[in-house]
Amino acid sequence: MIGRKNTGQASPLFLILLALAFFFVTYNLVIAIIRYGSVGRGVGPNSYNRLSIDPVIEMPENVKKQETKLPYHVALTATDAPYSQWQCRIMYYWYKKMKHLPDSEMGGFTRVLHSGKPDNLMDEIPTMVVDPLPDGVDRGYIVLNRPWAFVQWLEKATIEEEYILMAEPDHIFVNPLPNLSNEGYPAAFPFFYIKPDQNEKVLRKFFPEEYGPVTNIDPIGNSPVIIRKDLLEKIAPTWMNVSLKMKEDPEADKVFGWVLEMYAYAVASALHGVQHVLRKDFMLQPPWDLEIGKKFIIHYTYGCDYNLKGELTYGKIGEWRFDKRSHLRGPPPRNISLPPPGVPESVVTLVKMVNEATANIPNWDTT
Ligand SMILES: *[C@@H]1O[C@H](CO)[C@@H](O)[C@H](O)[C@H]1NC(C)=O
Ligand SMILES: *[C@@H]1O[C@H](CO)[C@@H](O)[C@H](O)[C@H]1NC(C)=O
Ligand SMILES: CC(=O)N[C@H]1CO[C@H](CO)[C@@H](O)[C@@H]1O
Repeated sequence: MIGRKNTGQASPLFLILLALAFFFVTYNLVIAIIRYGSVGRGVGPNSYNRLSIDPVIEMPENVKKQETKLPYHVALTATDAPYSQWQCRIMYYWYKKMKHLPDSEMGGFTRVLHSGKPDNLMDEIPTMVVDPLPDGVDRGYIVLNRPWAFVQWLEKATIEEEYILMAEPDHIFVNPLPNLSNEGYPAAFPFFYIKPDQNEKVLRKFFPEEYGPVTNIDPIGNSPVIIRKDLLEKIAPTWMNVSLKMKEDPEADKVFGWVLEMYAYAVASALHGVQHVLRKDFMLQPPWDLEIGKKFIIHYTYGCDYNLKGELTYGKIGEWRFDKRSHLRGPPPRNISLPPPGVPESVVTLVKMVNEATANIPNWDTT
């Protein structure tokens, strides 16, 4: 203790200094906790320490502004089925609207069409045609074509941007999306149903012990992910191999079911020692997420069913509904009726955004 002369009475200056020092230490500690939320994860040969960024904490505005923009290329894997096409058209419409807004770091856009031949949207949406897997290899599980599509696209295309966003047709950009990734740490959305820690036995067939604990596998799929191109170039071929191996393994096929290809991406990236910053604000999923807030992508994979009182009737066809699966054979009509009062903002915004896109896309229901 310095500066203390007579017992029982500290000098006011000392108290002020002490208070200041205390403030500083606390401040730095809090900042450190916010920045590096925790905690080394994974000690395997290839694992980095995990950066966990609390999605609620925003970077201060002035810090953001000083950074140079690092645009990412939007890569949308798709087929030529009408069901995929109408979603792609809406997706591309909102990409064009968001691209030039101030906080956006969007660069170019490519629909990676894995049907092996051009379709009728080639003039509307920038597209590269790639091959599907050879007959029978996907065993009816069409999304197995995604990793193969990325492998081909990365080999063939000249991509100006250093970063890539892997997107899907049922994504709508609702706020301008910055480059959320951070050098060697791609950004990904954590899915609650991808649970590596609860599937250790099956995952070990594809993720050997020497790579560390299965918790090195992130609870994610390949989309949405923003990732540095060189990392994706390493991961994509492994992702393809792992997804085919998983599909051939009856146990993995059964346990992972419709999310097999998501597990395959998560495993492949972990095999390369790449770990993702998990961003809950990357997207929202109506009807479960009620508000848009500062989130970036609306993912409309779940049906939205409500009664006329505005109550969710999930699993039961609602008196009012919007469900992409009601439109498997062709596009939904223009000007879908808005939901009844009481339905959450996320669902109302989704319908309004679909309506705005379909009102402005020429020949909406004639192509
Ligand atoms: C993928 O599998 C094939 C066939 O087993 C093999 O030749 C190739 O080296 C593998 N590639 C990667 C990146 O694992
Ligand atoms: C959309 O439908 C509503 C009724 O649901 C109607 O009032 C409105 O005029 C329509 N708008 C367009 C642009 O057709
Ligand atoms: C807004 C944002 O997080 N931008 C990131 C884009 O990518 C660069 C390079 O990795 C990061 O430094 C930025 O923070």
